[in-house]
Amino acid sequence: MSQIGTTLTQFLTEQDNSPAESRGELTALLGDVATACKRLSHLVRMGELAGVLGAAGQENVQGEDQKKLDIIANEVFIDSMQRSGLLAGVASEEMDSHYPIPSQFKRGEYLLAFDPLDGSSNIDVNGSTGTIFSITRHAGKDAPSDADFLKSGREQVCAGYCLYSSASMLVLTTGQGVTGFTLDNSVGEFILSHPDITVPASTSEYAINASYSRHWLAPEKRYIDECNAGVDGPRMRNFNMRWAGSMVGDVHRILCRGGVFIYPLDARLKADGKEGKLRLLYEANPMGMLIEQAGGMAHTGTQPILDIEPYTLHQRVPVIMGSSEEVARLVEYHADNIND
Ligand code: P6P
Repeated sequence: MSQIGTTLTQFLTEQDNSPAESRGELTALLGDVATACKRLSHLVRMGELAGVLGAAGQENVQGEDQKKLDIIANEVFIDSMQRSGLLAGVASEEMDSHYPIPSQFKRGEYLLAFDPLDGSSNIDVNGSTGTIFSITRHAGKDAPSDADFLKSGREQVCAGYCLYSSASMLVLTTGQGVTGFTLDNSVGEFILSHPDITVPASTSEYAINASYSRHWLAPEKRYIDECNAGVDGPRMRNFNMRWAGSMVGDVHRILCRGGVFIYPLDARLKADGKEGKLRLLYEANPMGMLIEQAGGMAHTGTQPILDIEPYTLHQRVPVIMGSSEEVARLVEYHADNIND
């Protein structure tokens, strides 16, 4: 008999040490997340053949031009998740306020914050994109408000992403390490393929959008200049640079082989009154939990990302995450800069 390997549900069931009364709930919820990701994986793979490419002709709450697939991905995720019977509400990059579970569906005690299609500027050129999700518990028994989503990253019970690339991969943590599953399209299951993912402590590869270098603040200027000085410079080795244009693509590479992902606060963002580009609740926090669970560091330059107490749903933060030795070095440069 042909074996298909360990399915997502089998793995989560075996890892589930929760109290008897709630056992299986997170497994069921992540099963619905997986269904939504399978639906999106199919649409991404079909691309123009499914008529999902191109601009939607409207902006999202962030003031960003939406792609058709941004809107479709949001709708697909809500359609798959709202009937789980386990969610009290959903918050999304694509919606101004949270989405309460309609009264005709059972409500549960979890809250889901997600970026339905991260890196959507890559979609029209067949580049890597992904869905990022963060799950917390809803303290109250009533319908949640936006304020109920404002929890620090330390309160996440689960975080993960689905990467839509040469393979579709679901990578997640429930606080017991990081595990990767690859979508086997022949059976429509995410199959365990990357147990115990860990980030190497050291690296010679950084990820940053170098076109903004004229706007960088002193710590990033110093760090990147030293990397680029190579073997003759203070780091005494050559560095490589990668920038996928999708956080999911860059963070996945870093989880697989090490590296440091940098989307800092810079003079351009400060001039716009912004605290960063990437969003805390559904980008930095879930990715930060994954990186920390894999043995890396996730920081803003002045504090660990997961320690931040959010004050608004679409809050932006600076992001430095990946191999601990390099993140620690940049944090040190930020500390030096504060004393300047
Ligand atoms: P830039 C995608 O829009 C995103 O939110 C992340 O996925 C990605 O890392 C970053 O923005 C890319 O930003 O300024 O290089 O286009």
